Amino acid sequence: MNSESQAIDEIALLEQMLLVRAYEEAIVAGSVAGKIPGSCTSVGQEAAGVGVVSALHGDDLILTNHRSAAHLLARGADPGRLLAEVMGRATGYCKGKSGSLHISVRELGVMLTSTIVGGELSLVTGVALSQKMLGRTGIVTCFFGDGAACEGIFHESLNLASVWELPILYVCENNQWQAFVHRRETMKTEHVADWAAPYGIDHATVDGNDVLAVRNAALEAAEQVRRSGRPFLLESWTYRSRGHFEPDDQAYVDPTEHAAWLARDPIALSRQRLIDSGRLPREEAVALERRVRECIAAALAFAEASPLPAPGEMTTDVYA
Ligand SMILES: Cc1ncc(C[n+]2csc(CCOP(=O)(O)OP(=O)(O)O)c2C)c(N)n1
Repeated sequence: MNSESQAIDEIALLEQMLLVRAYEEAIVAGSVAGKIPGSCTSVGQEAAGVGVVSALHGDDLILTNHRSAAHLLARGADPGRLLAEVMGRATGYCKGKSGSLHISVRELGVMLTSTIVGGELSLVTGVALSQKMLGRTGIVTCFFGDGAACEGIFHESLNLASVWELPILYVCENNQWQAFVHRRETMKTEHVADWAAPYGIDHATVDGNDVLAVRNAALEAAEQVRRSGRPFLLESWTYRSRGHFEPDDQAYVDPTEHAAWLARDPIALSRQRLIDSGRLPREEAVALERRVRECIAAALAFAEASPLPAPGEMTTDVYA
């Protein structure tokens, strides 16, 4: 493992998870108030996203999906420019043209965000092939859900990546839900990771609500991809605490299952572990949470004060 991705302590990871949660909560509150369009939040999945991104190198690339806030923020995206994008403002990362579902930030290596479920699984083979043909060192991480794994493209992507020996770290955030359908209704096996072996791809499943476990699993997996030049599939076992899209009353959710996962909230788990071990005094935890809230309040103020794109922008950036 290399020092670039090793020297991060759990307090920094907790801070990133808090930032993701506060960012998502700002979107939820804004959408209730009618000021921000609804979004697919990653509340409950912060550890799964933050843990993996913390294990990547600066030249690694990321492709993600509609639930991308943790990936973008952990990669260092500015929350003000992200919120501006969600609010359709000209200062957003994509000049306000992507909304929350399509944001990509090329300068941070977040190449594509697909809202065609499974779309990123097809695109990642092309991105990884170009990395390989151009002799670039960065590996390519592809985030997708358990629903995407049930699409045919998942199997084509894994097969091709294995046959062509592409440096892809596949990361399935198995949050138990596929929009309004539970994964039990669409899968006969428990784990998506089990579907990698027939393609000759090594795999692991990790507790996706434990940020340290995710980070350690991702460090190992990424290192294996780097060393072998071959794909690896890491599955984070986690839960989507809020609805599929805001607003969503979650009437279809089993309250017992929901409560069991809420009791394992990734932020509460990490915070408690840090406090119990004496690494984070309680008052510092409170100060950390306050700083994060202030950061998001400033980001929101920036986004709200930002102009809408000029009407002439309608016809620019239409073709790649
Ligand atoms: C090809 C396609 N089918 C259906 C949809 C509608 N849709 C958007 S997100 C989603 C659920 C995807 O589930 P999963 O891949 O597990 O990701 P999650 O939302 O749980 O993060 C669906 C069905 C879509 N966007 N694209």
